[in-house]
Amino acid sequence: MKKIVLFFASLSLASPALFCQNDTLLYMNFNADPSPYFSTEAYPPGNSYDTAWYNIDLDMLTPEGASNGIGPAWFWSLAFADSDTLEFVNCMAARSWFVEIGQAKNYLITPAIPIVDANAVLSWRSAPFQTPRYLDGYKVLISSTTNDIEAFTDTVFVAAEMLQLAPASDTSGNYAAYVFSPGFVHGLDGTYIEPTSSAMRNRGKLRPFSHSLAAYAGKFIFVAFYHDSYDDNLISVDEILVTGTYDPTFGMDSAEQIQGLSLRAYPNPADRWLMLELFAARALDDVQYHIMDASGKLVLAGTLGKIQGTFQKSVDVGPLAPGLYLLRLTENGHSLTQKFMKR
Ligand SMILES: [Ca+2]
Ligand SMILES: [Ca+2]
Repeated sequence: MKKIVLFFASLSLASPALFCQNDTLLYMNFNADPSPYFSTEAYPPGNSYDTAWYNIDLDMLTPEGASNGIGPAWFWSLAFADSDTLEFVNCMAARSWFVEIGQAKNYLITPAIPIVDANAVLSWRSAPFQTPRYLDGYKVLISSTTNDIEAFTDTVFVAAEMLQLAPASDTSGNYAAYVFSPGFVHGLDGTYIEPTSSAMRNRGKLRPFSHSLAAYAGKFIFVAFYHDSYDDNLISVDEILVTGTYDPTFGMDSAEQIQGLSLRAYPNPADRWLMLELFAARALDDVQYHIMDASGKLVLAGTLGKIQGTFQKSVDVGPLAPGLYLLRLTENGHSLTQKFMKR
């Protein structure tokens, strides 16, 4: 529960006014230890409204430098460039240089983000540890269904990786002497780099990128930063931000009801445990619950699964701030809502 509370502590809404077009829907700068935000599950559960971040190592390879704090998935790191260490402090980094040569498969996945209309924009920064020699690449992927790995079918940005070294005789750092995969080549235009003692190894500075999320208007989305380089070095991402219209009623449809389901939520007010007592007159598939605060922000979510007949589930609402909340059950696009008080 701690991770969810911390996540929402970081989600700052610019103004209490409704339907603002430039609200912060998600922001993470990784300056404080981000581990409390990450789910401890090894794999995302395929939820549609998950509030946790996920950090997944699918390559299972042993990174070089593991004894120096380099993790197998994305790991918390100082920014690579000296000037970025001052401005952006910490970031998330990932390794593609392994004890045995191979391809990195590291996924950094955001919580669900509500995209109300065409105003939403995703922005982030990224930097390679070095460029052009052993330049790391990555992809930005979007899912508009669940946070399952297979659901990230949209590729909205590709950063190139180095595919082939320059001839050994060329130590000038001449980008034309290297072969890169398709995509944006960090450092090629001579900006967002910090020189080192080697002209082949410019240090990457965190460079800003953005992408319109207009195509996802009306949906909840997840964003994945997929580090997929083959045998390079390190990549970093930072300052992950989604701005757009905030609508506390988004995703709620009180007019629709789940046929044949009755719900009692008690005690009300609740101190620590909120008991959900359900009776389903027919077999229900994949019932999920979501709890929103008075402004409509999603603060808790979970799965009740298949339900028939009587069913009870206790939900730990202890970490929630005192106030009025909305409990919503959903099944196949239908919903059932009820208010309760946390004291
Ligand atoms: Ca890995
Ligand atoms: Ca940072």
